[in-house]
Amino acid sequence: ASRAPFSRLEDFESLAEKRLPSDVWEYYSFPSCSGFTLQENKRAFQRYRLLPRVLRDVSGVDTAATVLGSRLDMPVAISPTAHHSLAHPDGEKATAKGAASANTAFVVSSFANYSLEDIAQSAPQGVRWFYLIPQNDPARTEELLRRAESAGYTAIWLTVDLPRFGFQNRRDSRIESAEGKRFPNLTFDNAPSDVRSSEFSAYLNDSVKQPITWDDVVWLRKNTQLKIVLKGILSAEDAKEAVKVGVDGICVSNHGGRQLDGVPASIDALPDVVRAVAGKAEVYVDGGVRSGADVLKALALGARCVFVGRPVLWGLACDGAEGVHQVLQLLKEQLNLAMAQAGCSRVSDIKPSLVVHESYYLR
Ligand code: FMN
Repeated sequence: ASRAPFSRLEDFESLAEKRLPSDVWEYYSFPSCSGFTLQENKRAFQRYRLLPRVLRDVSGVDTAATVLGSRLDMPVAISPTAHHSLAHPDGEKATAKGAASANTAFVVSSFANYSLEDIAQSAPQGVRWFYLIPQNDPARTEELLRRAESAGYTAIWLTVDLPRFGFQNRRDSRIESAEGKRFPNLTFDNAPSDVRSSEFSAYLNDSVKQPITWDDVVWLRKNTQLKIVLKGILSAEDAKEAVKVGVDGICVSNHGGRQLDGVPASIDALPDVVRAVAGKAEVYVDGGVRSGADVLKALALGARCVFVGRPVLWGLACDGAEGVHQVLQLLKEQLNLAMAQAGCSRVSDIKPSLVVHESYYLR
C-alpha cells in the first residue's frame, strides 16, 4: 500500500474543492438549512478529551475489528453517499476498490451511479453492504434484495432519517454535472432518463415508499437472511424499538447535517443509544469524523465502528480508487498512532474511561 501524500483529511478536502466543478462541490459539502448540525458534528468531537494510559506495552498495535461478522483492518468504514460518478468517472467502482484495498467495508447507496453487480465485480474480495430504498411495489423491493444477495452484499442498510425525498434546502437534483448519470439500484425500466428533470423527481415520488415505517423493517426482517442496519437513529427510544424488531446494527447519524437541522451532533447522541441497546445490537456512528483521535473518541464512547462520508468523496475526487485508499490508510495510521499514545494495543482495550467530556474540566 502506498503512503498517503497528505497528513490531514482536510488536505484532501482542499484539493477536492479545487478539482471539482462548483455545483458538485456544493452538492457534496452543503448542509441543510443553517448548517448548525453540520458544524456541531465537528465541534462536538472537540468537546471530548482523551485521558491516555501510560507505561503499557504498545509495541504491537492492532486496529483490526469485526463488524457485522466481517473482519476489517480497522473499525472505520464508508457511509453510503450518493452520486460517486460526479467525483470520478469510475464512481462507486473506484470507491469499492479503494475500500477493498484498505480491507474495510463500503455501504453502497441506492443513489449509486453503477449497478450493485458492477460494483461487486470491481472489487470481488471487498466487504459490501447495500443501503436499500424500499419501493411501493414489494415485488420490486424483493428484486433489489435478491440482486444484493446474489452479488455478495452481506447487509442491508435502511436510512431512517429520510421520511420524505426531494428538496432539502440544498443544491440537490439540479446539479448540472449530473447529466447522463443513472441510479441503476433505485429505478426500473420506466424511469425518465434525465435525473435532473422534474419528471424524474415525480417518478421517484411515485415509485419509492414514503415514508417508511417500523412495518417496513419488520417486512425486511421476514424477507431476507442478510443482516439489517438502521441508519439515522438519534434517540434511545428508537434504538430500543430497533432492538425489539431484531436489527443487527444501528448507526447513530444525522445524515452529515443534511436532514433535520438542529438535531444534536451524532457523537453526543451516541452514549444514550449505546446504553439503551445494552449489547443487543452493534452500534455505529457517523458525522464529522476527521481524524484517528476522533475515531478513538467514538470507540471509547461505545461505537463498534465509525463511518465516514465526505472524506471518501474527497479522496475519490483527488485520485479515484487510489485517493479513497489514501484517505482510509491515513485514518488507519492516525488511529494506530492515537491508540499507541493512549495505551491501547487492541480495539478491545479502548474503554469508556479513555474519554472525558470537557464539562468535567470546566466545573
Ligand atoms: N446517507 C444515506 O443514508 N444515503 C445517501 O444516499 C446519502 N447520500 C449522501 C450524499 C452526500 C453528498 C453526503 C455528503 C452524504 C450523504 N449521506 C447519505 C449521509 C452519509 O451517509 C453520512 O451520514 C454522512 O456523510 C456522514 O457525515 P460526514 O460526511 O461528516 O462523514
